[in-house]
Amino acid sequence: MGRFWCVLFLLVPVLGVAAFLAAPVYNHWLPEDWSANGRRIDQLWYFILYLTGAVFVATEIVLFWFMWKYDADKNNKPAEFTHGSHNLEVIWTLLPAATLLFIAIMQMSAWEEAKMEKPHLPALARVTARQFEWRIQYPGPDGKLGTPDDLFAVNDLAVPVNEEVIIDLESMDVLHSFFLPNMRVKQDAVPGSVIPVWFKPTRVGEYDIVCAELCGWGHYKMKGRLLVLSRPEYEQWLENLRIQQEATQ
Ligand SMILES: [Cu+2]
Repeated sequence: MGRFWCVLFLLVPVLGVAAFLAAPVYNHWLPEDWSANGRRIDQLWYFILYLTGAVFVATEIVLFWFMWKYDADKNNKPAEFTHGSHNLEVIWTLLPAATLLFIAIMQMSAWEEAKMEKPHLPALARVTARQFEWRIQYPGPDGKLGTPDDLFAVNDLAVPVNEEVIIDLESMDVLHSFFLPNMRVKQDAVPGSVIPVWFKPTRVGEYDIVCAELCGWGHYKMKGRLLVLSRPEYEQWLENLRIQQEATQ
């Protein structure tokens, strides 16, 4: 194969690691986390990244070393055939199995917090995904969803800062995925079911709502805005929506 190609091959892990190191400098890294339990999710993500990264680099180096050492141009002895090693096979089966089991157990509490321990609160809004927009429905002055005084918006979801928010997620047509990168929330919207999603935003601002499931030709433009507002601003926003809606009725 030639040692030139061995060195070229070694560039895979070297450039791979370099890309990871350079990405945050060029702002191509995780979106900023502005949610109360995003840290837990990021920690898990980093743990898995470092673990798989270390295994990747180690296997690439071993591969390079074998290519270098057993280069056909430098070895003129005929190849020797072996029937493998039972011990080695047991080790490389048990090690990944134990690692996967460890990750499965370690992530349980983060999963529980994000997906199982639903706060005892009424839903702030209902978000209905459809090709290719997010329909938002807020309870009106009666505080109840699904009554005639409900307020409607498209693609703009306003929520109060520093408060636990529950969204009832639905879909009108196909599978969509409600993705709030800055809240570390991603949940499939499944036709026929109402799925509660909760998060607690910690900073006022305007963030992305993205569809993370290829849902048709217009999937790319299925983008909304998450408006995190202070409590009074949020109430004003709802009030404006109500006035607007009444004017057009
Ligand atoms: Cu979609």
